[in-house]
Amino acid sequence: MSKQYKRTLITAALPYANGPVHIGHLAGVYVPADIYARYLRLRGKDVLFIGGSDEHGIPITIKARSEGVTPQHIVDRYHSLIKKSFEEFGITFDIYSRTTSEIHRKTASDFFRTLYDRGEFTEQESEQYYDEEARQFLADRYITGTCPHCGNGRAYGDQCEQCGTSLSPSDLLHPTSTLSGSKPVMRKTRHWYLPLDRHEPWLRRWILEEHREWKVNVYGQCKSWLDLGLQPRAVSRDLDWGVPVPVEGAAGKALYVWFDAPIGYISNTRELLPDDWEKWWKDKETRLIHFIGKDNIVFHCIMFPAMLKAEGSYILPENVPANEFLNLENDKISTSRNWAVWLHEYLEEFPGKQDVLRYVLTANAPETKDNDFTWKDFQARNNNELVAVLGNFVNRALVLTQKYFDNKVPAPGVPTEYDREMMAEAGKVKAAVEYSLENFHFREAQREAMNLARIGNKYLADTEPWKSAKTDMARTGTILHLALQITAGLSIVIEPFLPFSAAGIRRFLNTGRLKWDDLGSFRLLPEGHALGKAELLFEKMEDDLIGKQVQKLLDTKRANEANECRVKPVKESVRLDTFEKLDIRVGTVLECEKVAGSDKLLRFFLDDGLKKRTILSGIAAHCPDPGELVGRQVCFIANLEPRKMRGLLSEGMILSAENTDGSFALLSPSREVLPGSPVV
Ligand code: B3M
Ligand code: ZN
Repeated sequence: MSKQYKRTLITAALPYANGPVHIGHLAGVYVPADIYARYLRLRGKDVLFIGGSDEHGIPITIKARSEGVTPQHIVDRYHSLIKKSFEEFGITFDIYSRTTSEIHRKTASDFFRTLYDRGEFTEQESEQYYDEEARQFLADRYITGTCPHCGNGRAYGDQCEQCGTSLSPSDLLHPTSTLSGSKPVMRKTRHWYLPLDRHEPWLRRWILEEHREWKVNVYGQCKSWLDLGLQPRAVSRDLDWGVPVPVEGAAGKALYVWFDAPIGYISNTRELLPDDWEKWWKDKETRLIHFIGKDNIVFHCIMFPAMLKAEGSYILPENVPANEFLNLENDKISTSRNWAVWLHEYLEEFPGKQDVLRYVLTANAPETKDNDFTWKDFQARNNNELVAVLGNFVNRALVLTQKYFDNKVPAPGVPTEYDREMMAEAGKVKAAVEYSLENFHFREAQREAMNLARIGNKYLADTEPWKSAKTDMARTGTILHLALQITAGLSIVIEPFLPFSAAGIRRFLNTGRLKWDDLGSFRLLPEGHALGKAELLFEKMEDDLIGKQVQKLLDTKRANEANECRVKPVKESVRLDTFEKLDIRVGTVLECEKVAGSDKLLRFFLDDGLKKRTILSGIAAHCPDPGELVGRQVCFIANLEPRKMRGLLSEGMILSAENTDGSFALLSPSREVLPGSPVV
C-alpha cells in the first residue's frame, strides 16, 4: 500500500500567456487536475491546487513584436483572459497568479542564487548567432532560413514546420535574423548550466526503480531520456525579458524560462500562504502531484526535480500524471493555424454548457495515447449520454415524485429482493470511482460515475412506477424513494466531473452539499423532505448547431490551405544598395490596348514625366477592358533593359500584385502624384 500523506499539493502546468487557452489545454491538464482536486476535497482531505500563467519565454516576445507592443502588454491581456476562462469552466485553483509578479521574481532569483552560491551550476562558453544591427543574441525562433531537409525557405532555428524536423540554428542554410533581416554572425557568450549529468545516478534510481507506478507514457519518456544520458542544460539566456540573472556581471542575461516557470508553483504558493507555504513544499508528509501535457515531461520529471534536489530543502513530486495530446477533427491543434476550439469562444457559443465540454473532454481524454475531439462525437455524447442517461434519470425521478407525491420524498416502505440487488449494485460505484481516480484514470472514473445513472434508469424501466401508481401507491413510493436516493448520490459522484450539474441536482433536491462518504447510502433524503423545482439538466443538441461549428472549422481549413500553398517563401535577402539600383517611378496611363495576335500582352503608353514611354505587360487576361485604365497612375521600373516582344520594344515593367487567389492588381500611389515621381 502506498504511503499515507497528510496533505496533497496539486499543480497544473502554467500556460504561456501568449494566447487564449483551448480544449487541448483543458483536456490534457486542467480538467483532470480539477477533478482530482475536487475529489480530494470532497473526501475532506487537505488540498492545495496551484495554477498561474507562464509569462516569460520567447513565444511572448515574438507575439509582442508582431503586434508592436511590449511583452508586458501581451501577458496582461492573456493572463486575464486565461484566468477568466478557467474560472468559467469551474477550475478550482486556490490561486491563479503569474510569473511577472514581484514575489515570483524574488523567489526565482533567490533560488538561482542559492544554487549558484553552492556551486551547483557550471559555466560554459559557446558560440551563438548574434544580430549586429539589432545588437542582440538571437533565440532560435528569431532565426529563419532554408531547411536542409526539405528546402522550405521559412524554417525556424529550432524547427522546420513544413517537414517537422527539429533543427538547431546552425543547420539552417541562408540564416536570417527576423529582428533586422540581416545575416547573423556567430559570437561567443557565457551561460550557466545545470549539470544534469551529475544528477543522473539518483534520478535513475528515483524514477526507474522507485516510481515504476508512474504512467507508462511518463515512465517510458523518462527512461529514454535517462538511457540517452543526460547533458548539462543551460539555465540562462541572453535576453531582456525574464528574471535577471542575479550574478555580478550578468547584465543582459535572464533566467531560462524553464528554470523560472516551475518555480512559479512555489512563488504562487508563497503568495497565497506567506506564512504557511513551506509545509506544502518542504514537509515529507506532503504529496506533490504535477498535472502536465506530454511535452513538459522532461522538465517536470528530470529538470525541476534536479533543481529541487540541488537546493536541498524541497520535496520531490510523488507523481506526474502527464497526458498525451488532443487533436481536433483529425488534425493537430495549432494556435498559429487557428485550428482549435478556444474556450472563450465556446463559452459564448454554448453559454451555460461548461459541463458538456468537461464531460466530453474527460470521456475522450488523451490519457494513454493522442485522442481526437470531433463535433459529431460531442453531439453524440451530449444527446446519448448526458441527455438520455443522466438528465433523463434525474428528470424522471423528480417529475414522478412531483406527480404522485406532491414533490415530497415518499416513505421508504419495504424494499423487494430486486430493490436490494439494485442497491448492492449502486453501492459498488463508490469504490470503483475511487480506484480509478486514485490511479489517475479519469475517463474510467467518469464512466463508473455515470454507471450510477444507468443503474437508476434501468431500475425505473424495470419497476415501472407509473404503472404501479394505478394500483399500489406504497410500492410506487418505495421505488421513487430509492430513485431519489440515487439522484442524491449522483449529486456527489458527478461533482468532480460535472460540478455545475451537481449543483443543479442539489438545487432540484433542495439539499446542501453532501460528503463523498455519503455516496452509496440510501438515507440521504428523509421521508417527507420537500424537493425544489425540477429543470432539465441537459438539452439535446440539434444538427444545425453542430453543423455551424463544423463549418467554422472548414472555413479555417480553407483559409489556411489558400495561404499555405500560395504564399511563397521570402527570397534570399539583398542589401539596400542592391535594391537602390532599381529605378521605380510613377507614370500616368495615356493609352492602353491589347497587342494584336496575343492573348496575354497589353501595350501601355505612359506619361513618365519626360516622354511617352511604351511598356508591354502580360496581364491582358486580368484587364478585360484596357481602355478603362487610361488616366490611372501606375508604378513601373524605368531602368529595366528594353526588350523586344512580338516585334515591339518594351521600355520597362509595370508593377502589379499577384493576388494569392491568382488574379492581378495594378499598383498605384494612394493619391495622384506628378508623372515621373520616384518610388522610394
Ligand atoms: N508554459 C509550457 C506549456 O505551456 C509551459 C509550462 C510551464 S509549467 C511550469 O506547455
Ligand atoms: Zn523542412
